[in-house]
Amino acid sequence: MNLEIQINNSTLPNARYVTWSPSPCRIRVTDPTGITGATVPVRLDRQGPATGGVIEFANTAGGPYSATLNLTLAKIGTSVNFFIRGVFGKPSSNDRDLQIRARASLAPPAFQNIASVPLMVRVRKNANKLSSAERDRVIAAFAQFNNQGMGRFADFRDMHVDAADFEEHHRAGFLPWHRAYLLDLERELQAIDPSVTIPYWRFDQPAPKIFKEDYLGKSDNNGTVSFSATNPLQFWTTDNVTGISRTPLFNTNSAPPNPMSENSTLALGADFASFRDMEGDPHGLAHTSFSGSIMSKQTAARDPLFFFLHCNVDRLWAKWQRTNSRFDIATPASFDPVNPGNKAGHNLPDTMWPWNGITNGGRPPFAPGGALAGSPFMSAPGPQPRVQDCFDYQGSVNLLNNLGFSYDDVR
Ligand SMILES: [Cu+2]
Repeated sequence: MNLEIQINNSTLPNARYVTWSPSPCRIRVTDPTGITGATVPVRLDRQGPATGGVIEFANTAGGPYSATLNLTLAKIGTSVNFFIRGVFGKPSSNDRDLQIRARASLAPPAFQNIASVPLMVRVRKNANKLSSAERDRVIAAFAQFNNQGMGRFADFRDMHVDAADFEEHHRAGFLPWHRAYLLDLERELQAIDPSVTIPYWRFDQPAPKIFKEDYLGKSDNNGTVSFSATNPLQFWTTDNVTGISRTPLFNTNSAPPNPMSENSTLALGADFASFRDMEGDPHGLAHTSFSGSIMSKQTAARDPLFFFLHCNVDRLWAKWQRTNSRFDIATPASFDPVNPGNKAGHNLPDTMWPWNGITNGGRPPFAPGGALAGSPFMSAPGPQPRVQDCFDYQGSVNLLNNLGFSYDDVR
């Protein structure tokens, strides 16, 4: 007897990544040898070290979820659907550090092992709390994507320049645009190493590890950062300049900079129009807590720290969405009311630059990077995301909206 287990309805190894939200799965008999009746009972559970990620199972996306799932499979190979999701608070640390095990009862009541498939509970984590192995994979993926200035990272740096300021900032599309931007970059990094997610820098807490030579670099007196001999970011190059210009205006060892705290940010208001004031504080203040490239829009994306900073901005939005139940664009308070006077790119149905390739009508005269990177198993947000595609990021309104990322501390 043999079984095929599809995770995210795919047989591809690079589709074997799950978050806190339900992943659709299938199982079917591929070799019926030994099955005596028309059907066979099969039991699914999780295997792997205690330190690995943990998942739970359900028959339907809405649950109930449990540690095991009993199914009845037809000998003739009909697929049976089920769902899995990561158990909140128990993400993976390493690639495919757990397995789904399938056991079948060919001679009841005993069950015997038939098949297993490795997978990873992959979520975005606090940059200051990554294991050294997780940290090294992140910086290696960034370095490879930049490829000493010759890689595709240049497009991402060029997407975030002064000429694009009003596509990305000052209006309601600020948070949705940057969510798509992070996701695009994250998918590119995952094409290099599928175990990687963008870590977030909690700029309201001390984060001493990040600003060290073995991570994003230690700031020197000359305004640049230095790296350890083994750190691949030592070759970081943008705009034909090697190195990263960054001087913190706070003590990276003992204190955060001074932007609004997380609690105050979440308390800005339960309607989006109030919450998006966070573009100024804490977001803007986090940027200007340094001198160097990250302090101004034209140059900020030259520094990989930019993406760690914006990941926390996005996480704050995600946390606010969870707190106030603001995933559904049909809920008016989830977004600013549609205003026909809004600039294109800042209304819910608008496609966003540069992924839409539009270079006229007030858009910048260039559109680097092309379409948004695809996923091996997610259809959302599509190659030309609209503002409205960026809200239901875990598919809690509709599973088809799932963007395929979660935060370690946001349910
Ligand atoms: Cu920005």
